[in-house]
Amino acid sequence: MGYLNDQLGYREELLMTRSVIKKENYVILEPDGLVKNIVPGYDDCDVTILGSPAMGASFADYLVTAHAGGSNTGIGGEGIESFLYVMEGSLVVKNNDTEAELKAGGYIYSPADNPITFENKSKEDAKLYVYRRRYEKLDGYEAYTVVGNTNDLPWVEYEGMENCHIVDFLPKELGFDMNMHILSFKPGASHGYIETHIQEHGMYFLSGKGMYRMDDEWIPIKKGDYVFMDAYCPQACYGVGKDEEFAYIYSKDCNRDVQL
Ligand code: UGY
Ligand code: MN
Repeated sequence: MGYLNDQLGYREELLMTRSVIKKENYVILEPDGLVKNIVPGYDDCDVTILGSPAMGASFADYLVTAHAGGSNTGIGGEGIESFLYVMEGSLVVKNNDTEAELKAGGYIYSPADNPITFENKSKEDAKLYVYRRRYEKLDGYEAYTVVGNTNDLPWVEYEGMENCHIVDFLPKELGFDMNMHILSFKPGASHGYIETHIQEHGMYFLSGKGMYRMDDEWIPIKKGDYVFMDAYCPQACYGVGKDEEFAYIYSKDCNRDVQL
């Protein structure tokens, strides 16, 4: 079943998939094959769990379509920090200290003791990327609610390459144990080197096409795909195609020492 691409019933073609599952290494989920999951708290929403500890991730992330009137009674809290990004449509979000209407590009980060609720008060579907992770405290520092929109954030040249840009969603402060970013590559742009780092990533591809190196393979990736990369997974990409930038939102743990 492909509920995201309306592919229901028998097909003319053989059953095939671009998805690749290499647990504790990397995982690619293409939209065809994703199913709806019933997740308590979500009402009138289509929810797909993307990354999860079942594939090796220390976090869970979700693709959510909140229909008109759709809502959630609480994402995060009880030690779990949460983040919500609006890809399409609009949504009213609240936590214990903030209420905001988020339009496309809008986001909220909420600390571990402070769940996010939302309601889609518009007449259109809203498409969301949601992230949850157990917060790792650091004595003397705290995380706090951050609300913003990527259209208001500075896009900076990525590591000295003028055809590749990055935006950071959260402040670079030790209170935060993770950050969200968008990386955007013009066709022909690439990473400057193949990264091999301890941090994990969950990535949702927002636009364009690219060739992505994961572990020892080069694999085509496009808008609508999801990727999980575990710690130390070798990784880098080239943006390809004619005009459209190859862009993805991704999470990265940060600011903490290794637990021994
Ligand atoms: O921040 C990062 O680690 C990022 N450059 N990784 C990636 O795009 N695969
Ligand atoms: Mn990386």
